[in-house]
Amino acid sequence: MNRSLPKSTLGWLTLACSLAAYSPAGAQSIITSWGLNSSGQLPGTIGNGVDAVSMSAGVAHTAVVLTDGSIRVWGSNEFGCVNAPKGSFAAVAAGDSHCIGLAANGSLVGWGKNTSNQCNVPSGSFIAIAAGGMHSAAIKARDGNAVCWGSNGSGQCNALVGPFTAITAGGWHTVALRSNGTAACWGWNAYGQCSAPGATMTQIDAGSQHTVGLKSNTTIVCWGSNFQGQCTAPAGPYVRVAAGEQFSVALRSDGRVIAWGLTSGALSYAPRGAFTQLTAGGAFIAVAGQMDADFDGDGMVTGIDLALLLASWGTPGADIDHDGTTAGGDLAVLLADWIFH
Ligand SMILES: [Ca+2]
Ligand SMILES: [Ca+2]
Repeated sequence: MNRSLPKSTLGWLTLACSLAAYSPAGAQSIITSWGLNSSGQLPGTIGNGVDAVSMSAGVAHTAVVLTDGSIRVWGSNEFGCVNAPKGSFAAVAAGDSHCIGLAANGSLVGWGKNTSNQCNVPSGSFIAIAAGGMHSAAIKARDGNAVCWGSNGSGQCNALVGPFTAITAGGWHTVALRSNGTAACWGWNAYGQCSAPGATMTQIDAGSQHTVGLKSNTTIVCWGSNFQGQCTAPAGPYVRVAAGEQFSVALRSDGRVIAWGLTSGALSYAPRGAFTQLTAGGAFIAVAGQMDADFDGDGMVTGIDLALLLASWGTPGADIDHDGTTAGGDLAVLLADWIFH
């Protein structure tokens, strides 16, 4: 008989009790990202309860509104995007190389590359914002109509008549949702990126030459360029979508982040979790929320979480991959999250 066995068992029991006490609602939120990090656009994994209320990525920068209303930007500062203004914000939108902020009082601010006046924001009160290649857009609080400014070489600033509830801007096109959930689109249509289907959508996001939408029935609709397969979505159901430059990404209701289109190997190391924000940039993805493998809720995936998983081996206690039990599949997810996030 191994005399150390009772001690070891006690240790596992302690860990198992810790796991039983784990409450997802109490887990700390994190911001994490993966993919190309050519300009430092990936903030890495930021824990300690950091959470985002708005998140948007450009070609090589990531902009986030934190829960305290402040804006943080990571990545290329070639045009000053990282130098975010101070203040209290409700949302941020990242264009190719510029940013638009929606202040808590409804006013707008723009910063970064301004060669097409894409940062020269209009005055007034607004409820939603978007930033595209070299243009920007917003929805007026007063009547729900859209206003667009910046480059208009493809008619991407010739807004249709609203009212609208949501807006997104691609490379050279702009898409807005009407209150009945259908999409209106204006701008460059060479790839059909402005030939919106009649579907009813709850969320939209435009990439460079395509637009992805989340339908009311949790499936995905996508239109525009499909040269890289960015409009060929795997099966859902999904809860959130985002469009990168030449790819798309969505958060499936089982917590998996699925990317398709021009996706490099690094884009496949998605964490598993309950994420509330999702954005895609040039060749990277960022999310905010809680990671499933963070069993002790400290905002990181570490050896403590590994121990908690092992303590639940053979039970449903740490069933990250939803197959009914804690086994090798869950261990693989945890190790990937530990290494890459
Ligand atoms: Ca942890
Ligand atoms: Ca499992």
